[in-house]
Amino acid sequence: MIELYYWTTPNGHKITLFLEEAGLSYTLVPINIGAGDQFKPEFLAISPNNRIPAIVDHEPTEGGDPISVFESGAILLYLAEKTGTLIPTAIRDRVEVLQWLFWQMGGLGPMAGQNHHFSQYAPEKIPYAIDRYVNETGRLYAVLDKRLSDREFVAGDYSIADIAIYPWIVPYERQGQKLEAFPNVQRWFATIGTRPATLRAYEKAEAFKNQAISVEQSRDLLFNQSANSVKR
Ligand SMILES: N[C@@H](CCC(=O)N[C@@H](CS)C(=O)NCC(=O)O)C(=O)O
Repeated sequence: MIELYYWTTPNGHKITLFLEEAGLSYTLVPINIGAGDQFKPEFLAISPNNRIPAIVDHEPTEGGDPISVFESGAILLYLAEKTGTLIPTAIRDRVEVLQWLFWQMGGLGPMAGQNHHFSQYAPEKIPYAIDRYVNETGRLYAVLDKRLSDREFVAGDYSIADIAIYPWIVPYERQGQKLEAFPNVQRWFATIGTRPATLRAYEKAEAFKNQAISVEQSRDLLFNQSANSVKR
């Protein structure tokens, strides 16, 4: 059984997408990041970066003590290797998936995250910062669009690369993007959006909607972190 330490954000959705797709049994442990649950010692013990998602696998393949994993890319890779699904085995195919997984982890995720921050949450609107991240997000969408021009999914069959990318395209409007400008991304997005596992994963998130805390109430907690938040 997998315990998923989860909140209803793009990085959280990645893991419910995987678990629903692979049909693994799991339980959700809500970590309400607006309420500060990510700083609780029991969560930090498995996720020292005070970020969701994290998992604990109580039945590791090789037996023994439970294994905990933080960082969504590492979790996807761990689960794909554990189950032998959503990642190809042939080395050439596998490295294609890994490249696009890392592209999301190092590029689309952080850039779209800063885009959300400066466009939606920053207390002052800083045009330079907004333009910088909206443009960079657009550049990354164009890279993805080109990649999808001659294939259905990002790398071979539907894989952990698509799963990592999809939840970061869901909020495209908040990122200042229009999907019509990226027709291959639009087609790919619609295909993934209708997969039964995708629908189930996003349905799971609905149960937590009423626990969401407004950005105004959690602003200090989320956007005022420093070395002191880790040291205390
Ligand atoms: N690189 C990390 C990023 C995780 C991340 O940024 N998680 C956010 C939610 S999407 C979070 O937990 N934020 C809590 C905080 O900022 O304190 C991953 O992919 O797992």
